[in-house]
Amino acid sequence: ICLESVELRVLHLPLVSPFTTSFGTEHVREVIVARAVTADGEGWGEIVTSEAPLYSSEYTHSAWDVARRWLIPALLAKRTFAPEEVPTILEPFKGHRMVKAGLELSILDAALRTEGRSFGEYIGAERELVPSGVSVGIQRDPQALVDAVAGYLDEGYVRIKIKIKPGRDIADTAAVREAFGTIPFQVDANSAYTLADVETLAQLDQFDLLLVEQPLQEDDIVDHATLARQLKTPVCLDESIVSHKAAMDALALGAASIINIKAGRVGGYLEAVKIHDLCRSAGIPVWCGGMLETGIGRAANAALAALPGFELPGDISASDRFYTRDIVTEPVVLEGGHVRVPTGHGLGVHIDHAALEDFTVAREVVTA
Ligand code: OSB
Ligand code: MG
Repeated sequence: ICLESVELRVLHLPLVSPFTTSFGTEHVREVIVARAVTADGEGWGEIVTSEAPLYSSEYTHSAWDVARRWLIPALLAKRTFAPEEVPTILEPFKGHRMVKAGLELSILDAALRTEGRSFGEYIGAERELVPSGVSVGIQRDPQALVDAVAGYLDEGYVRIKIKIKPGRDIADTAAVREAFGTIPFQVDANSAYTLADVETLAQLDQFDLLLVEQPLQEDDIVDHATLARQLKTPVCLDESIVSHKAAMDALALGAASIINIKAGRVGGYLEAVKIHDLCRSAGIPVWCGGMLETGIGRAANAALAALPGFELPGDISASDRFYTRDIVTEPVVLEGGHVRVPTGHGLGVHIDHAALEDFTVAREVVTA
């Protein structure tokens, strides 16, 4: 491609209901979208940072700053390159993986649209539909949680994940297991525990969970290995897996028996595919995580989850699980508990420009 400019926008998308995790409550999804303009067309990507650095160290203003000051100028300086060169061009800049992922996606979308090829075909998607799981935030009390889960099961979601934190773990998990019997069920702690909590975490073993996601801190690879030896419940890592190298280290140490792959967290969809390939050859199941994506990232995630190593349902819910109005004209919908992998050119979605405009709170075009 020949890159001419990149347009960045900060969006505010109201959530249908507040989303509470161990690190906080969101009422509005603040997210950045990138539009890459090439000599032949355009492509769209999503930078999945949030307003505050609570899930990871990245956040809206760090992403905006590094994108306009360093990452986009490096791409514009190179000017003509293949999408596969993006990780190498951006490699000198440390960290900021969500920004790298969003920019890479915008360039992949542009290149594939020009080529007339789908993103799914390009990354090796092998399925037309992928099973859809839902991530349920912490509610007012266990009964409210059961009510929320009942609604999602009625809609057809094939796997339930609940958020837990100290004091809102065993009773919440017990209530869901008790109410719904043998449904596929897992929990996500978002780094809320330490090794001192091993007795609490071991109580999760009685609930026959698919996995416990990220109980300890991002850099606690060794502690996760120690914990995994003391639990029957499989330990799955999210925050800790920031790269293919981190995944290799985690597997070598026995820190995880399942991995959540999020392209934003690992610096891009190309890196995500590498981690998939690694886990597949190591016999480690993976599943596709989510970051409350708009229709742009949600389309890309559906394609990623269609790779053969994605053996567990992902957090790829319908768009209406979070939003009443999406920024694409083909929002993700549930079809018998599954979502369809787009087959159109590039990401296979089209921007709803009126919606995009309505949600935009900041905009900048970066040119050479
Ligand atoms: O840990 O998986 C997580 C959302 C924001 C930040 C971190 C996480 C999540 C989710 C929601 O669990 C996943 C989704 O997009 O449905
Ligand atoms: Mg998680």
